[in-house]
Amino acid sequence: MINQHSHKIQSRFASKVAVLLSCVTLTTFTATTVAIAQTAEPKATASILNVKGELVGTATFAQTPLGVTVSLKVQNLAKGEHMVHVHEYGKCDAPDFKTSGNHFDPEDKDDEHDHEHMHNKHEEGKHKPTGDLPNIIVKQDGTGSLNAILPELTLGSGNNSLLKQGGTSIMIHAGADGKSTMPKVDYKTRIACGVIKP
Ligand SMILES: [Cu+2]
Repeated sequence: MINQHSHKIQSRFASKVAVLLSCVTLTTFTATTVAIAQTAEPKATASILNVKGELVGTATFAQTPLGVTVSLKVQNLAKGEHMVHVHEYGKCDAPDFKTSGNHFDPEDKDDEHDHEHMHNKHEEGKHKPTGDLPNIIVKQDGTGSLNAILPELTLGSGNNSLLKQGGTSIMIHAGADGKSTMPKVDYKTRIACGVIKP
């Protein structure tokens, strides 16, 4: 009888300790998670596939106070200079990748009501879509890399986000400046595409 009683007390005590411990663990865990979420830069990635669905590149994106940094690495592409853009939808349906839409250029959408401003911009011919990146140079061995920054874009919320509703994608074209890297293929042809994901 005494033994049973003390056992009961012991197990009650043990379960109280267990609850207490799990509370402490949970609190520590939550605090750590919040701290990491507050200090870590939001990141995104894209796996870039060619028209056959083969992986030909990877892009990683990170938020900095100056904008979104882009690190792009490619392989098995035609040697030469290729245009690279962020496109306006998070869709990459082969073979033409048309579902990715046009160049991502959220500023133009905001300015749509401002016809005079738009007109001037086009007259000057200086406006570059905000999602346009420098061209990537692919070497003889089919590899290439590019590091760039998109100062007007974000991985946060709002119109200018690469992670906006409907997503965005990163597109590689067959060539640049009127020159194609592939015979009988127009330089503007979309040859590889990756959906940008958190
Ligand atoms: Cu493009």
